[in-house]
Amino acid sequence: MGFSSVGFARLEAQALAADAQGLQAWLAQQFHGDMDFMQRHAAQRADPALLFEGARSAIMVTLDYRPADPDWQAHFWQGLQDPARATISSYAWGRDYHKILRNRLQRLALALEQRIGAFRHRAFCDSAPVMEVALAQRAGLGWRGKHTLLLDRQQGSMFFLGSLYTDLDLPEPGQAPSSHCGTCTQCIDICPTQAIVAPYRLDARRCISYLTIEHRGPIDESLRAAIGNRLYGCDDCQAACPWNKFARAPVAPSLVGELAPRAGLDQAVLLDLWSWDEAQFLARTEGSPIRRIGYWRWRRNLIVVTGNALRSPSLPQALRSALSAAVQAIVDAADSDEILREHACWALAQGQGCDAYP
Ligand code: B12
Ligand code: SF4
Ligand code: SF4
Repeated sequence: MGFSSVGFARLEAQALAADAQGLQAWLAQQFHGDMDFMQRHAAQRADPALLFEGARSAIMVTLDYRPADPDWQAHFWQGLQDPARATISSYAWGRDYHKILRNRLQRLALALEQRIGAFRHRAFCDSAPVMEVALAQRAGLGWRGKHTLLLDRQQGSMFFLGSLYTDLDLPEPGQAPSSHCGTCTQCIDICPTQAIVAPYRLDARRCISYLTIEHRGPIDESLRAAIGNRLYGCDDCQAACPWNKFARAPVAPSLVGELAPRAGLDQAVLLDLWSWDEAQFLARTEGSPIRRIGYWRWRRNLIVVTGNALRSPSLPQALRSALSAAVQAIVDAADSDEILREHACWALAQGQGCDAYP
């Protein structure tokens, strides 16, 4: 099916009790921001039987998505320095991974049924109330890095997780892999917004991935500059992690095609993206996870990235004029949304020194 690793985890509330406590502590600190779904479905995360009656074991899988470019880390850091670019997290360059994982997990379930007979199952990837990292850790697929993601010595962390809940009794490995983070703190140190407030503690409200993908309102002004040219998602804590030297690109030919960059998203040019109207946004992000954020958030992010480009002294003059004009059009349009207009005023002020912004 193109998965990179597989393991089994028992689906017992008791086995997940420590993680459920961690989740409650995280929610109590309001680290989830406006991701209400994290609060609403916390009970189902903690007790798999509330999501899937008769749950016994999960088949946990990983699927690699590192870019094919062998020098991807160097090119990643270079891309972040270029104000003419807009960077998009590499997991989102190709087809929506939710669909890829769920389809393949369903096919896996059917293949298993042909061998062992019918069993009850349900496939999940990301969008259901499942504690995927905790379950994958129990299944022996890696340890939790200080950036909170699952990490493995042969695979780094640039893989998706998927789970197949079943009513089967499958053997869980006795001991989860031990941590190999040691005294390293590179993910914490590199984070542009200091979102990793302590090892294994992520304040999502500061995380650029949250701000550009999940967050629905205005982006806090104090965090805008640190977003740099990150238009959608953020890969910094993973790119900085030494174990991601071993991250792997997908090898199954069908996956290579499905995850291959679409619509030039791996090399996006900021000015080009300004020419996308809503219909073009929808057409070019069809089948991509980016589509879910909708055109409003896409524009909000584009304005923030443009403001940061305008602050850069290395931005060529012709490009500066063209980008300023694009943002000015949002300020001038009679029917502009108030939040977008405020972001646009902020962006213009970045080119003129911040005093110009009220
Ligand atoms: C919500 C969510 C987010 C949020 C919050 C992330 C987070 N760390 O919680 C945001 C939008 C920020 C996000 C970002 C990203 N995500 Co995300 N996300 C999820 C989701 C849906 C739930 C994660 C979750 O349960 N968070 C709740 C908190 C409590 O969990 P936690 O941080 O892991 O914390 C645990 C402990 O550290 C401890 N703890 C944490 N805080 C505290 C505080 C106290 C006081 C205590 C005592 C304990 C404690 O308790 C928790 C339970 O053990 C999962 C999919 C899923 N269904 O599981 C994907 C998932 C984790 N994300 C994924 C990815 C790829 C990303 C990004 C890399 C995407 C990107 N490039 O932009 C970034 C990485 C940012 C980062 N460093 O985490 C992958 C990770 C794959 C892997 N290798 O592990 C997942 C598994 C999706 C998937 N199916 O592949 N994500
Ligand atoms: S994804 Fe980016 S902003 Fe979020 S924790 Fe990692 S480095 Fe920080
Ligand atoms: S950067 Fe260092 S501390 Fe962070 S997850 Fe990787 S090994 Fe662990």
